[in-house]
Amino acid sequence: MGNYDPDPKMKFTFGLWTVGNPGRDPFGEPTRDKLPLAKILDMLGEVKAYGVNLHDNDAFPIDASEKEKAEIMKEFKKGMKDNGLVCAMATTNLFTDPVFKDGAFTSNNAQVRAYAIQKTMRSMDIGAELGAKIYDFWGGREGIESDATKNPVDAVKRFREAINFLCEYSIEQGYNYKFVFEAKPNEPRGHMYFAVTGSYLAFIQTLDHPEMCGVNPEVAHEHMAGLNFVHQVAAAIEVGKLFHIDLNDQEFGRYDQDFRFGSANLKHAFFLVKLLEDYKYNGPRHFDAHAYRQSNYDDVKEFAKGCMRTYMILKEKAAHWNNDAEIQGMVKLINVKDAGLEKLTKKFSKASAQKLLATPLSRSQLASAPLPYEKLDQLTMEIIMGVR
Ligand code: GLT
Ligand code: MN
Ligand code: MN
Repeated sequence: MGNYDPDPKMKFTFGLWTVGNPGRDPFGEPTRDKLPLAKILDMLGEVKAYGVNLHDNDAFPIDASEKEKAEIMKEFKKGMKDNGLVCAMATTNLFTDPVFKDGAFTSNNAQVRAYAIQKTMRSMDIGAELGAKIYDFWGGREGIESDATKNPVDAVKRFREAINFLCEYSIEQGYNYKFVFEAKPNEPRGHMYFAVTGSYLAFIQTLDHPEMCGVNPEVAHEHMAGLNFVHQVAAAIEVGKLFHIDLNDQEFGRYDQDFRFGSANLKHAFFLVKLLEDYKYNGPRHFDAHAYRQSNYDDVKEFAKGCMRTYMILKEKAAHWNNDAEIQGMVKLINVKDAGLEKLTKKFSKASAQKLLATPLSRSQLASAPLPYEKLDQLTMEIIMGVR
């Protein structure tokens, strides 16, 4: 048995709202007492997390005075220091208060939109003071129940305007934030704009400062939509936009479950960890999940440790897959190389196109090449199941 203790190089983080989740759901009251800030930070220290993330109002009440804010800031910094934590990511709560009932940056009301931008600027100030380098945008209320109520083209334009404004604010204040966008298809709105990570990858290119902006894909959000999360993350990696990741788990097609990492779809979790490790993802690995409603805080600690431990175990298994001679032999076999043809199709020129058209390629011969994918997948499963 290896050592699966959390490795600081993995930058395992938890939001205050994750381990601090009191177990409320739409049908039931909280099952755990609300934990004070210092206690949450102590818990993260105890389980050996690398860092903490916050929404402004997870720690600073929406109507806190400047004096109260200063006191909380002091307590926050002390809690981080005492527990060896960094603040990796900050974000704005633009969804709980009734003012955001019909959206924040995409609201039909210009005053609500202005308030959302103002609240975000104040929250960016807080994050920067805590040392956060990443600023997350999850549009919890940016959506509709009926398209009679909002123009979806205007919604995108309004969202862009807000982000462009906030990018300039970050630059002007010298915060050097990286902005990350977190997609979700629905919940709490009936339909949310920017439903999948790919929507944001396209949107980023239309911003004034695309270089500042990337994505924060979340396992559960893409699984809710029945999508292959690994492919969404791969698309972000390939265009250099994976700045942050929200790890958790989720049964396909259900409500937003935010389960412990790896607890529902172990095979997907394996390929996700393998992808992140193979491509040397270096950003924070945030477990945006929460413990079952039945758990007490001792069990919440087990939940947090379980998220990190599962990641470390799957990391070891991914390395095992990469070093398995039989598997690698098969990988080599199925990746047929042809230096001449590859050179020809790498870059278009009139000459290369003509040469390609003149190259004889036998369809039936190509179709008959063996692809022993059943065997390859079974060997993979046996690594995951721990017998290989
Ligand atoms: C909320 C949501 C998460 C987001 C958080 C950031 S809040 O819990 O379900 O996926 O990351 O606002
Ligand atoms: Mn979620
Ligand atoms: Mn999330």
